[in-house]
Amino acid sequence: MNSNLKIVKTSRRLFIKKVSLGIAALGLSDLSAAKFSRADKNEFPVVISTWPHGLPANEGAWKILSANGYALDAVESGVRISEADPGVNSVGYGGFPDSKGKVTLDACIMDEKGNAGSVAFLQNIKHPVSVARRVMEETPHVMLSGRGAYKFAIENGFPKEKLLTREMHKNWKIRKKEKREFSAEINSESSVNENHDTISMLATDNEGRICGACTTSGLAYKMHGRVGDSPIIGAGLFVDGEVGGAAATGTGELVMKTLGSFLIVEFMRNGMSPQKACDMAILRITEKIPEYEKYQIGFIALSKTGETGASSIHPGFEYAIKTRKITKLTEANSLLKKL
Ligand code: SD4
Repeated sequence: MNSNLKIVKTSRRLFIKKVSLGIAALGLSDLSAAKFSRADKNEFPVVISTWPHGLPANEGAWKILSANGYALDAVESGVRISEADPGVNSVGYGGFPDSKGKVTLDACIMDEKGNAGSVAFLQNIKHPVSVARRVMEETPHVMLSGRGAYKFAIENGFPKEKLLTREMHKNWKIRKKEKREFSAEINSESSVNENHDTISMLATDNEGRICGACTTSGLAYKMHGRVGDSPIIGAGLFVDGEVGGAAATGTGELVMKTLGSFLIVEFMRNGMSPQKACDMAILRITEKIPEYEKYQIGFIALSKTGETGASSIHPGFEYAIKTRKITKLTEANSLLKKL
């Protein structure tokens, strides 16, 4: 056996052991207590989001949460900060283009009542999350895609904007010239940049309402027309106001095949902590997708009671948390250790 594979197998065994010990430690009585217990008011509000750019995004959300605002407004305005930032290369303006050099965006939003809105394969609109919210609030549908989503955005007053920055265009041209193949494997574009920086955000407000949002330009240099997990309710994001929420980042195909965010919320409904639930969703991927080691997936979760959790396949997945007492960036539990 190749020595890297041996390390991978050993760390998977340790991770499983740790997760099972945690589940056993939870015990049956904890299961029922954890289910729908009312949150400690002092813990509210809480906001959690993916990656280091989650820090400024959380600050945006915090302005609303700390002024007694609604979690839905908070997550929308929080992730809009990443969407507008050309330095964040996997979201909105300045995002990686697809194989044809087009920036195509996916986003969704969900409230505490289970209402959801989503857009996929949307071009030339800087704030897909706000279009998703409009879909949720103004239409009888959940999801609009492509030209239809664009037309809906324009009719609702969103301006047409160029999203491909000079730098991203230059990278795309170099890549094309070098005839590089697409790959969704972890850090496969590291010479140009990393490709896993979707922003997913979950927040509970002072009234205990939990909402979430997720927005991305998707995998760098993906096939034209490809849609990932981020706008798929239950895959990139899921919120159940009675239980909590979960959201994903990473290679969307793996998340879509296992409905990771829905799975995490269901695990929490059955009494698992957000941390255990995220670990278990990562384990599910390893059980169902044999080549999982090639990819990175990160999950974040927030319970209705304000507890957080996060887990990933590979090390290096950082997530940002903000409450009244803490503002921090933390590395998630990972299934595999550094090779
Ligand atoms: C996707 N989950 O489109 C997204 C990719 C991602 O940072 O997380 N990019 O599959």
